[in-house]
Amino acid sequence: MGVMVNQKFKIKNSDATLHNVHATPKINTEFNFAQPVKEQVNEKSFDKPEVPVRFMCNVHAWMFAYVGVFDHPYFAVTDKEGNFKISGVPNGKYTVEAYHVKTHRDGPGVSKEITVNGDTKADFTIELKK
Ligand SMILES: [Cu+2]
Repeated sequence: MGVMVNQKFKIKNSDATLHNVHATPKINTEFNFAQPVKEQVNEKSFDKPEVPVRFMCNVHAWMFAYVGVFDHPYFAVTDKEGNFKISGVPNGKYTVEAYHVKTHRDGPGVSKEITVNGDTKADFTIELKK
């Protein structure tokens, strides 16, 4: 998911299993806490832009998440087909950057220069390494 700098977001344990929420940023402040109770909610934020911040669960090695922290509101997460939409972008020239967790764990992503003029389309190709 994506958040803005200093935007509060909620981390919720939806099941009755102990989980551990361990954010491992390189620029922001690391945090690491347990969520032993079902429906437990913790609120957090990051105070600097950083893409991506990796989250892991130290109890279950297969559980992880990535959070992009931005100093602007123009970001999106793709759907299952890889489609995305960023709304409300003023007309002008921009660099759009795309990340995939399998290839850009440590950033940077694939970037493209675009000119936004009303509805504008930008396609990316990201090749997964084996
Ligand atoms: Cu877990």
